[in-house]
This record gives sequence, structure tokens and C-alpha cells, in this order.
Amino acid sequence: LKGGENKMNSKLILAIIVIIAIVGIVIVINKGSGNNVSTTPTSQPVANKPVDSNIEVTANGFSPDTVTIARGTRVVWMNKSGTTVTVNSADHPTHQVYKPLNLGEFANGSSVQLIFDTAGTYKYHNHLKPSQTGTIVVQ
Ligand SMILES: [Cu+2]
Repeated sequence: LKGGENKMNSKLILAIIVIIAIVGIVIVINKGSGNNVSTTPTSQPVANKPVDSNIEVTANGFSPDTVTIARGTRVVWMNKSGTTVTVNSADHPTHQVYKPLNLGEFANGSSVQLIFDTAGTYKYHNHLKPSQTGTIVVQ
């Protein structure tokens, strides 16, 4: 009877070892496929990065004062006028035509920027010197 019991125990132990081995293999395989899934998104194209259109603000105003750009372009206004300027939407003084263009005051040596996603003609000015105007044409 004792010998029969030992035989059953060793069969049971063998079965447990086989189950552990199978579970271990399944875990290793799942880990491998999990790694594959997590590495896939890194190969995305660098597509929607906006292209800059640079406008200088000088003592004489915006240069160039009219730019024509494609949708999705980022316009950067760099203040090189020696004094504080603003970019504000038409019309002076209420600035209601295109509110996202109300970028406000920025100091000499600094810049403001805006991405234009919709086709149209956008007029703006330097609110501190309203005779200085500019136009962004988005195609
Ligand atoms: Cu104004």
C-alpha cells in the first residue's frame, strides 16, 4: 500500500511540474508578444509638425507685412523693434474679427506665435502703433 501511494504522489508531482512548465511557457510567449505591441507605435511618421513662417517686427512695422501660407503653418512674430509691440486682430480698437490673433503685448527680443488651420485672410495690427498693419493669407 505504501509503495502504491508513493507512485501516485510521484505522478501527481510530475503532473504539477508539467503544468508549471506550460504556464511558464505561456507567460514567456505573452511577454514576448507584449513587447512587440509596445514597440510598434515608435515607428510613426513625423508628419503634422507645423512649418514656421517668420515675421519680424521692426521700428517700421511688420516685415513682411503680408505673408501667404498653407493651412497648418505656424506664424512666428519676432520683436526686433527695440520697444514693446502687440499683435491684435482687426479691427482697431475692438479686435473682434479673429480673436485668436489677439496675442497682446510682447517685449523687444521676444516672440509670439499662432498656427492657422483654416483658409482665409486675417488682418492684424500693432495696437500700440495702429498704423503698423499686417495680413496673413491662409490657402
Ligand atoms: Cu488695436
